[in-house]
Amino acid sequence: MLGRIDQLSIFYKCFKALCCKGPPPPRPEYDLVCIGLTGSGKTSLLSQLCSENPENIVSTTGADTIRKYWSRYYQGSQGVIFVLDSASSEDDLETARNELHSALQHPQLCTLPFLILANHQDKPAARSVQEIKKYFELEPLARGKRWILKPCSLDDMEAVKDSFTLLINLLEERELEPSRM
Ligand SMILES: Nc1nc2c(ncn2[C@@H]2O[C@H](COP(=O)(O)OP(=O)(O)OP(=O)(O)O)[C@@H](O)[C@H]2O)c(=O)[nH]1
Ligand SMILES: [Mg+2]
Repeated sequence: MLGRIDQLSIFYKCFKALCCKGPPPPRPEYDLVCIGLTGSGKTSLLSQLCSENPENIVSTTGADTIRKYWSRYYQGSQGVIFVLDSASSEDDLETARNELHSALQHPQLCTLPFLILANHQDKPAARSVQEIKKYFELEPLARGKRWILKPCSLDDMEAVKDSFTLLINLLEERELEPSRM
């Protein structure tokens, strides 16, 4: 039989466990760079993730001409999101492939995890991830790097969130095992 002091002590311990846990540990934050050709869906996907109103989205003015300035935003990045339009013309797909290859080989990005989002999958003309993987020659080019290629579209944000979770896992792995790259 418990004495009054024991009961109070147990009550105090339970109370402390329930109420005095303190704030949850801060969630890690990562600096990511999001690149891709104009119209690939970067702003739409990121604003949907942040629950922002998609009606306010406007295309970046002169997006093609500012591609050469992408690298100004690479400094300090810890991961890369590359968005492509899986239903684009052959010419645009080739441009996207060249841009992805440049990014994968860029000195500031080449050791970082990449999430490649094959967006616009809802369109009938969309290529499958297998086709994109082959066309973009990802297997030989990205060998030894950490990359994820996932199909997605604006109308399936759960799949986009799952892809981001995989990227975060890669980033966390990297923090735990910095010498594995
Ligand atoms: N059908 C379809 N349309 C999409 C998808 N993703 C984006 N879009 C549309 O494609 C258009 C361009 O999307 P944006 O998000 O502005 O593209 P962006 O990559 O930010 O383009 P820039 O700012 O010019 O570099 C918009 O009209 C979007 O609604 C998708 O998965 N499916
Ligand atoms: Mg945009």
